[in-house]
Amino acid sequence: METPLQLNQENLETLGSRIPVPNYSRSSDKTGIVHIGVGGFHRAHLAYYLHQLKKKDAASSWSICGIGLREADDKLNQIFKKQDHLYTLMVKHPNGKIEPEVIGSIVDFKMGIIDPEPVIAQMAHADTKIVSLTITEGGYNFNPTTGEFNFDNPDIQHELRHPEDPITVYGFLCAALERRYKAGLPAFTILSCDNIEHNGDMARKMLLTFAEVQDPDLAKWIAQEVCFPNSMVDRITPVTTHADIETLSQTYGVQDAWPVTCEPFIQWVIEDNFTNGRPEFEEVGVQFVTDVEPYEKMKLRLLNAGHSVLGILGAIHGHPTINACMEDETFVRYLRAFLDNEATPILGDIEGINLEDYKDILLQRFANPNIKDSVSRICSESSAKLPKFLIATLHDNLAKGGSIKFATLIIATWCYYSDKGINRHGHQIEIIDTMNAELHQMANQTKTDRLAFIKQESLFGELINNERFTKLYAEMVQKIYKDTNIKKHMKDMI
Ligand code: CS2
Repeated sequence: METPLQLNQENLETLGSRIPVPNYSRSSDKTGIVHIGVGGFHRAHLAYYLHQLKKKDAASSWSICGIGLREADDKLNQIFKKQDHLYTLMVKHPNGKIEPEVIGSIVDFKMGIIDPEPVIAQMAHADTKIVSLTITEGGYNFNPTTGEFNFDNPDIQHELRHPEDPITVYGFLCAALERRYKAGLPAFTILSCDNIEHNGDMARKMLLTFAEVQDPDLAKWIAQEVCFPNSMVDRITPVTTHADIETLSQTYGVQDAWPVTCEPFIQWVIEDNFTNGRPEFEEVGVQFVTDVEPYEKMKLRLLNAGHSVLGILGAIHGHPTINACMEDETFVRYLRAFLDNEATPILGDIEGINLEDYKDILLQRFANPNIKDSVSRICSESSAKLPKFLIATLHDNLAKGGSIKFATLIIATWCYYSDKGINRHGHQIEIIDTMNAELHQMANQTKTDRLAFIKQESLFGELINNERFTKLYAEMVQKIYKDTNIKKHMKDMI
């Protein structure tokens, strides 16, 4: 074993004898893509696709400048400074094989918190053609039920009063677009890469609502000039662990303070609707289509919902990871029953896709024992995820008289989870949710009002008025509170 060597540009050649490293020059100043929200997913997905493209076409001058708009992003900022924005992607195969590779497509990173100016300038620069986003479901600042922009957010209020001091993605986008508008520069494309149905349309609607209040002239220009392609993104990217950092250092001799791990599967389907040019992503397997809707609906209602089904049930049962859930036959059968009986019927036919094959592959992906995707990551921010992934399916099935029992058990279990915060063994569950306090407060009233939890309109909409649902939900809540052996309840249903 060779002595571990720090990952940075200077050591790249030496490291190249240990694991694959970029074979292209990284000194080009053109950062055509500015990306907001450089989490693990971005680094395993868009940045990886661009890396593949640059490997294939050395003349490609596209590269990425990452942007951090949250204090927590400073950790990556500091690490990137030390590593010249290089990081390792460790692809983990089901048979235990790991394929590590150094990715070089990110060449710069800027924090927008303390000093917004360099970020606005970067986005307003003539070289910037695309601003892409992975800001999570919650980052779009809409009410999950009504889909309307949330003007009550104090950060939004601040930027409306002080356009020169943006805080959220909307403030930054408007500040940069305004500069381009005034300078006579073409607009950029806003490319949402988040798990939201019609993610581009949603980004457009939210940005225009904000801009109309801030500056109606600018709003008009944005409406005419900015393209917002919808896209479906997919790659399971668990949280990096200390063990991953150790493996990379001890087995491969690469010292990287924040590598990213992911599954081999990757998919990106985008509407080919760009304002100002784009990389030739089709060269590396990205699918360009005219209408992405069926693909995104399929992915959100099967994969993301499937994750939540396993996650919420797994949390109460005490399974630590998604693959642990998949080693449990009851969980697999329950998941498949939900997918087949509740999620699939509302999808209809999708051209070119065999849904049975898609689900088979999905189950194999979830079962990858090497991925160890934590149940706590899956359950994090359930208040932003479940309305889109699962509650939408419930609404659809209620409207057409379809099966609702598998999804209803998840909502009832989520109530117990939010109320008690412990699993069936009495062990504390790590709950990460912006709405944690409200969720707990409502769930905690269940003992006196069995339907209290589902009275949160912003999450459940009109479900409280649907007798078929409330009756079933009340029964299930009662069962879980009486006996937390969740597997018993699952078995009774399959
Ligand atoms: C997961 C997603 O956050 C979640 O709950 O379902 O992060 C999922 O792993 C990705 O969307 C896969 O593409």
